[in-house]
Amino acid sequence: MTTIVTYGTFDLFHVGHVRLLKRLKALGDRLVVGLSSDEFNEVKGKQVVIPYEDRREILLACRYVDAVFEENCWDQKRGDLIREHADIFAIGDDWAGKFDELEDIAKVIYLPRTKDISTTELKTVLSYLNKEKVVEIKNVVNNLTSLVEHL
Ligand code: C2G
Repeated sequence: MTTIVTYGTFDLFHVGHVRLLKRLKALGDRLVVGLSSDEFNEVKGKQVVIPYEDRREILLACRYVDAVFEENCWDQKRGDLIREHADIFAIGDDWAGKFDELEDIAKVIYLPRTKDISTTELKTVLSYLNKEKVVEIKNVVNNLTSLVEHL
């Protein structure tokens, strides 16, 4: 039984996350995800959209994920890997080199990220959509107002 452990926020779950989890699962038999808590995301400087419990439910619904535990700080990884009897620690290559010190207890692998998709980009698109929608509604209101004035 080969166990892989990874970590992340997985906010606004998207295809980049799915592809990474799929590739991680292909490395072994059991994939366990350390999911960043809402509080730890503040430490990471991330403003999450989806709260922890919902992000956890979404991950557990993913066919590649076998278990999820909470990530509350930067330095819990060593203890987690030992508790989970991890054979592999793997994460996207935006973290390349950052976790090499774990090599004494698990194989450390950095996988290429999926290009052209990120939670940050999704948030930007959503904010534009929201602004466009507000402009559209204002135009409708203005048109209705001028119609009423001419009645
Ligand atoms: N990812 C990816 N391709 C993308 C976006 C993300 O492969 N287009 C990967 C990241 O490299 C990471 C995982 O998906 O391995 C989760 O990404 P985030 O939710 O952004 O996680 P991050 O903030 O990097 O958290 O202690 C480690 C941190 O908790 C990692």
